Amino acid sequence: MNTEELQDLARNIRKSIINMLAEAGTGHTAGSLDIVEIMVSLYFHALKHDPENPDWPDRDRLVLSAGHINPALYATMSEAGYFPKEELLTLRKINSRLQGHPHNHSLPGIEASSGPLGQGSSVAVGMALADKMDNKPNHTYCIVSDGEHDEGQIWEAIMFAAKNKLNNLTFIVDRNHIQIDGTTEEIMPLEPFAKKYEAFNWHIIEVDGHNFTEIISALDKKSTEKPTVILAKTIAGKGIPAIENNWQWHGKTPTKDEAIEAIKQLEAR
Ligand SMILES: Cc1ncc(C[n+]2csc(CCOP(=O)(O)OP(=O)(O)O)c2C)c(N)n1
Ligand SMILES: [Mg+2]
Repeated sequence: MNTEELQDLARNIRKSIINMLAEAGTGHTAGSLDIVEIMVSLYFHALKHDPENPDWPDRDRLVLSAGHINPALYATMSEAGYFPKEELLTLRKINSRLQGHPHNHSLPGIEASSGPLGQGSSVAVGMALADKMDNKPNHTYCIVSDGEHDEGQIWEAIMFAAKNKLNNLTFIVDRNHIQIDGTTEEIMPLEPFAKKYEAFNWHIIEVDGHNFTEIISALDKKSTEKPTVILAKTIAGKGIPAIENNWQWHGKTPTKDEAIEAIKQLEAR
């Protein structure tokens, strides 16, 4: 796929996210919108996967540790062919396969249930370690948010992954500078963020999280010696000016009218 095709896909996914969240009336808008280019780069470039056979033993895995931004995961999975797009509008409804946070017993292709911040990082480390012990060539990717690094569990996972030289593991950090009730630097400063990962003996790549060329080249340049972290600088709420860079959109959804306006803006871009 060329960059223009990837960008079209990203625009469609953002439209789906807005429609899903407006229909549900509950959910997380800012982070879902800013992780789209990363989701697209994973599902349409990096991941070895088969939507027809989600349990394929030789697949790569994606754990969305920041489980609250899963509208982006669902919308991308439906574009990739895991389930029909109409199902997206069942987000957060009773008996829907698309629960508010990823639930791996509900929807084929969801590798791990997540939502309690931090836990997915440990699950991903366990998957990578298991593959290594079995001498399997698979790669495990894990999307973690910046606010999630307030959890001590993440640092335990990071330390353990380095100790075990998990070169089959990549973390992608959604560095959008916001969390539930403020900016990350107000609530719990993370800088110097890259240096922290470096001190924990990871390979670090920093990218613009909305630039397909940079993301894809980072995904292609993972370390063969140690775990890799891609620190992706993102703009919370990317694509909708009224939502961008505002922590108050962490867990707020657009009204039906705001959604119509947002879709118009996405189509005009
Ligand atoms: C263990 C745990 N504590 C608290 C929460 C509630 N919570 C959900 S998302 C979130 C903010 C996390 O920051 P971040 O993921 O960076 O937010 P975003 O960038 O998506 O706005 C919090 C506190 C949770 N899901 N799990
Ligand atoms: Mg954040």
